[in-house]
Amino acid sequence: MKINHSEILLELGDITNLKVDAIVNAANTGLLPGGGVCGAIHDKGGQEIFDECSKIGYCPEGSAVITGGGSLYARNVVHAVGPSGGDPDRKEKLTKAVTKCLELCDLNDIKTIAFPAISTGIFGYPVPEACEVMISATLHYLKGKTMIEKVIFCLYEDAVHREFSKALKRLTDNL
Ligand code: AR6
Repeated sequence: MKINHSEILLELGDITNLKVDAIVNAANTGLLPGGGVCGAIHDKGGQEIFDECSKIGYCPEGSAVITGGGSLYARNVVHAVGPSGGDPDRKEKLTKAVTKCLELCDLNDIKTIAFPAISTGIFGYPVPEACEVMISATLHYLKGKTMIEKVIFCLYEDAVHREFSKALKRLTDNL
């Protein structure tokens, strides 16, 4: 899917295997290694990412911070803290987290970035709404001035991949 000069792609698989400039971590506010995609990124990325995260120390919900990529293929990791599914402000916080990740790309010369389905695992955010919110925030950002060339949504589960496909089609049908 082409938006101005940028592309949106969907992939199924493990985000830690992607050769992109940056991958997004579904992080916690303390930037500590946890489970899910966060655990996989810290396991594979190694001590360097842990040390940088410890130095930063905190990221509020609905925002993101950037570190190096350690031993991952990706040069950088963008640690985004999504809301929990029970948060009444979940839409706004997820929009802000995605937007912040994309802003960090433009500030750090990142041309290709891959997102997992933030908040849809341990944080329990309903998948259909999370897809809509993440794709809408990305479309809005890519319609503005940006140097980003490619945004990949890398989904780990078939069912989540299907929901993203449906949402992407729905939201781009009349572009
Ligand atoms: N590659 C891509 N996606 C993945 C991978 C992977 N290797 N592994 C899991 N997913 P979650 P959250 C998908 O739980 O809900 C952590 O402990 C998974 O199928 O990783 O934002 C953090 O430290 C799901 O669709 O993140 C936080 O404390 C999506 O990634 C908390 O969990 C997000 O699931 C964050 O919870």
